[in-house]
Amino acid sequence: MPVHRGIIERIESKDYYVRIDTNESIRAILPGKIKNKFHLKKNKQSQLDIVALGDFVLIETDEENLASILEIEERRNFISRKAPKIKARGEKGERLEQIIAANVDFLVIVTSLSEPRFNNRFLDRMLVIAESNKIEPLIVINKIDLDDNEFQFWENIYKKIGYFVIGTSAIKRLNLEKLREKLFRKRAIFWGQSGVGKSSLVNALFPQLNLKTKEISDFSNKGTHTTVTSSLFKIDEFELIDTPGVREIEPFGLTKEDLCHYFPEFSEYLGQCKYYSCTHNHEPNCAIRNAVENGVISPERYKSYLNLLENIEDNTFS
Ligand SMILES: Nc1nc2c(ncn2[C@@H]2O[C@H](COP(=O)(O)OP(=O)(O)OP(=O)(O)O)[C@@H](O)[C@H]2O)c(=O)[nH]1
Ligand SMILES: [Mg+2]
Ligand SMILES: [Zn+2]
Repeated sequence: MPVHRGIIERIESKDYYVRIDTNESIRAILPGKIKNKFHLKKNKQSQLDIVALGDFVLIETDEENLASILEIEERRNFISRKAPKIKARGEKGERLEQIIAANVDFLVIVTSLSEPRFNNRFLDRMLVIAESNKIEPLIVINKIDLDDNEFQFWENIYKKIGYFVIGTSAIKRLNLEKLREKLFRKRAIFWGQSGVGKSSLVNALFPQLNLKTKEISDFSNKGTHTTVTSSLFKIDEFELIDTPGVREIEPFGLTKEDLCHYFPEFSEYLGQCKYYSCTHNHEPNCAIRNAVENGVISPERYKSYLNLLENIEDNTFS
C-alpha cells in the first residue's frame, strides 16, 4: 500500500484533506486505533483535536484510493485557545484546548479600525497567544480606506513594542505588496474577528483563490461568519491559512505568574518590583505600574494585562 507524507489543509467533520508532495489533495480518515494510540502516547486528553490543520501526517492509500492516517508528526508549534463555551468539555467540565493550526511561521492578526470597530483587548489576547507559543505575530490593520483617524495612535503603540504593524486596504489595494513580501516562503495564518477582511485580504493577495467574502449589501447575514472552515492554501511559494471569524478569544493554560512575560515591553521592568511575587496589579512600588504612570508602558496595554489577569483569577482558565 502506498504511503505518503502530507500536510493537513482542511478538516471537515471526520474528513481530513491532506496535501502531498505532488500537490494533490487526498481525503483521509483517522482510524480509531490511531486515535487511541495518540491519546495514550502523548497524553493529549486536554486537547479537543488530535489532528489539526497544519499537522504533518503519514497516510496510506488502499486499492480503492481510500486513505487513512497512520502517523501524526510532532508539532513544531501551534496556535490554540480555550474552546468556545458551546464546544465539548473535558471530564471535569473544564474547557479544552482547541488547536487552530500547527506548524506556522506567522500569526497574522487581522483587525480593522471600523466595521467592526478596532478592538485592542482582542488584539492583545491574540498577541499573548502568539508570545506564549513563540510564534511571530504580524499586526494588520485593514480597511484604512474607510477611516484612518486612529491608525497612527495604534500603530505607534505596537511599533514601539517592536511589533510589525501594517495598515492595508483589501478594496483599494493599499500596502498589499509590502505584506506579500513579508509572507514570501512562509506559512501564515490569518486570524481575527468576523468581518475585518481576512478572506478579502487573502483574495487581494492571490485573486486566483476567489474565496467567499461577505456581500456588502447582505444585511440579512449580519453577525454571521462568512468563512466557516479553516483552509490552508499553497500558492507558488506562499502558504496562507484563512480562518472563520473569532467571537471570543481566551488563551489556554495561562497562569498569573506567566502572563507578564507575554507582554514584551514589561520585560525590562520585571524583577524590579518591591515584592518578589508582585502581580503588578495593586502592590506598592511596582515597576510596571510606575512605567505606566511615566508613560513608558501604554495604559491600554496595561489594561489588557489587568483584564487577562482578572480572567485567570476568576479561575476561568484550566
Ligand atoms: N472598505 C473596505 N471594506 C473591506 C476591506 N476589506 C474587506 N472589506 C469588506 O468587509 C466585509 C467583510 O470581509 P470578509 O473578507 O468577508 O471578512 P472576514 O474577516 O473574512 O470575515 P469572516 O469570514 O466572517 O471571518 C466585506 O463586505 C468586504 O468587502 C477594505 O480594505 N476596505
Ligand atoms: Mg472570511
Ligand atoms: Zn509589579
